[in-house]
Amino acid sequence: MLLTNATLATMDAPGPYGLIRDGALALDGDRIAWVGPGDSVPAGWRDLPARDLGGRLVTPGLIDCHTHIVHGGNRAREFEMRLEGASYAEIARAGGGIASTVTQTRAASEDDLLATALPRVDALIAEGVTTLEIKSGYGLDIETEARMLRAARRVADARTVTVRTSFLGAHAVPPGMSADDYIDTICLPALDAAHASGLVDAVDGFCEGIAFTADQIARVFDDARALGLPVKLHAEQLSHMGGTRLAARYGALSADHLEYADAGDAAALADAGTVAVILPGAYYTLRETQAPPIAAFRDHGVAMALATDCNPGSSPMTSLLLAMNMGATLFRMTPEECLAGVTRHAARALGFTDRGVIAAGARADLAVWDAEHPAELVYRIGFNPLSQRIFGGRA
Ligand code: DI6
Ligand code: FE
Repeated sequence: MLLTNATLATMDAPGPYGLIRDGALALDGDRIAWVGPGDSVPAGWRDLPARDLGGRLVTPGLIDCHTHIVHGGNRAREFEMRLEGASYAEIARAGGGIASTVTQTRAASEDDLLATALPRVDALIAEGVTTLEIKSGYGLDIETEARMLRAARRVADARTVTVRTSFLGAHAVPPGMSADDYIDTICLPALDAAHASGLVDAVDGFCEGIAFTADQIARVFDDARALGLPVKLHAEQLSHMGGTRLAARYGALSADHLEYADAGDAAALADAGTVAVILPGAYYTLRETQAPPIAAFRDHGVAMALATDCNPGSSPMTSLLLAMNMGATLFRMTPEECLAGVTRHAARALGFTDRGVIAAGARADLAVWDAEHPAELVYRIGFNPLSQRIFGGRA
């Protein structure tokens, strides 16, 4: 199939957004075969059945590289409590927060977990998302962590979307247990079991005062390394705990949140080639005032991704378009950085080398927009200009 008369934000060619005006695109099966100006389509592709896109904008299919979209229940009551003055950390220490979602997730069947996740997944898909990361971390026992991951895998059977799973056993310490005991007796065995069942693509953790220290996370990362699994980490979200440098030391795919990261952390990420995943939905929801050091990331050449962090506590958000708008308005990321954050750099944060750009050889995951310029995707609030989504070459 040949797509013609398109404005291509390739995120790959030279210049802002890798923009090609009056562009064309040849698809061969689930791959992009050729991309370039419409007047130079090579002979071999010129005779393909053509579709005129009427000048519409085409971007790579969007990638949400950090979600907790599979979970039981919701925390609307805690939202009310925060409005009445309680802080996120206070609610967590009082047995609410992540622990309350753990209770609701343990009570949910695998079918329930899938059924409640799908409407949220559909909201992302409606905005052109073609690849999605989903974490465990609300089970905190061997059986429920695996059940969450099985439900996550089933999302990819139920919908035309690629799913990457992350094992997040080191998300919170279950009540009545020490963090060290939890890691030794539950988290590591749960990781080994989930991996043995083929459920784990990467290993994540929450390095935070209300969760695990860098030394405790290191033990989880050592197990991941022994299993040959890549790592990523929730780091410096609410305080500076040294998680970013730990992640860099382990060559992590990404370090995520990073509100309290400093210039030294930025240098460490740059050296390691670790992506900084920026999560403005959590910053917004928790009314944080410390913004991540975007300028330092930019100066050090750290690749920045943007994601929803879709979760029932700190970021009940199912819009990657809104995440882009927040990245720009709250953190002063440029619209080009925002779009790279949900395409090219989001792919890297998941270890993909075959997507996130419009280039020959890449997967034919595309989003077609009723827009003339890519900045329109970032600047509007609550408006979805998606015209069409192409997943693996299929509309
Ligand atoms: N950081 C977050 O923002 C989420 N998890 C994490 O480690 C919050 C999860 C929740 O509140 O349920
Ligand atoms: Fe998260």
